[in-house]
Amino acid sequence: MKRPAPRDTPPSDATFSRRLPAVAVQIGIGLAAAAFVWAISSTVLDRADGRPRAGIGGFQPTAADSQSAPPESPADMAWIPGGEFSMGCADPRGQPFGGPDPMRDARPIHPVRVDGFWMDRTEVTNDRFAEFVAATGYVTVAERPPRQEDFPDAPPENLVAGSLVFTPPSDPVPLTNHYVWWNYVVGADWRHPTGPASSIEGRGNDPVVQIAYEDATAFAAWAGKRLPTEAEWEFASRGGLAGNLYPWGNAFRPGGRFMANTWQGRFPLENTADDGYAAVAPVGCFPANAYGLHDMSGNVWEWCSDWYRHDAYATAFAAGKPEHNPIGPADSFDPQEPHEKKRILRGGSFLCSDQYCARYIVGTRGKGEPSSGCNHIGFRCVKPR
Ligand SMILES: [Ca+2]
Repeated sequence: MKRPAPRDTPPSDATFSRRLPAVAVQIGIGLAAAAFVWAISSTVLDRADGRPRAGIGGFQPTAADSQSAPPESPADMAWIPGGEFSMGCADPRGQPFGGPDPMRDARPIHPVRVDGFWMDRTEVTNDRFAEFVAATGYVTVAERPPRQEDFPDAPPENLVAGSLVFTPPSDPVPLTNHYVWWNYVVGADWRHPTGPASSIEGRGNDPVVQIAYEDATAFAAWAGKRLPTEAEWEFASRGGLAGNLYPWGNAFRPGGRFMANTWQGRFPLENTADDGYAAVAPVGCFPANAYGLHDMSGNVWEWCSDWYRHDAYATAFAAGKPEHNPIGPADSFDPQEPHEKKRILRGGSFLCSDQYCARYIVGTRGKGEPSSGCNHIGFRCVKPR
């Protein structure tokens, strides 16, 4: 049984949906209309070559606030000073490790201002999530059987708790159909990230995965924190730089050094793990950016609080002035799956490859259906001053 992302998304690792097969058939309706809307909006945003028109979409230097960090630092959190920055991503195609996707939904590049905040230095770990569960008795979405009312066409025997697990095919496959490498696995949850036979024993410092959006917000509320907005996340990831491709700069492997846990080899068949990790890495294995944040690129996707809209940046740009602490659009719309509401995911994962999904690039955007967990989706939290 599978309930992964849609069949017609571009070759990308950036969309995830928790869905039963009986429901999937509904998603095909309206795709032609959605494709038309997408083509129109893309024409507005970009030239025919997919690059921003002259005069828009340029990066300005980041102007970080000079206000010093508050004296008392919450445990394991870094102070992000706030300031004004250029948000978005130029077309990365043609750049080394830029991947095949024009990233149209990350333009126009536009000015945004965020106030200072604290951010977790790392993704939330299994040990930390276990503290939350022990204190509250919380049961994650993946541990609950899907409800018949949410999947009215599904046979009752299919309504069994589980989650999505990356399952590499044994033979070469086209990269246009990610159904072939995502499987719905009964019994997959945060304690069993790849299925009932798997365990987090000895993996307390790994990022917790198989986390749906509401699981992340429940943890955040318990911890006295919240999820970052998409703008906060990108400001923090840029580390004070402007227009940088990666949290650390513009070279993917400066001096030959791996700076993030991504995919090496022929995706999705061959994972050579040249960076040392074939799946998740314990948090903090790779260098922090200038703000002291680890794994803002790669390792696991991170939930942000904004709804996803493909045209959110066009709306922001049209306002003609910098947004201040934007919280994203009031609703969600993804032309590739017009019937699914989605939240923002950021940072890419250990499955990101320049052959398929280059969303380890800072300004790129991911998206996920909120009830979806996967074995490459986690989160980190922020806390206001
Ligand atoms: Ca890796």
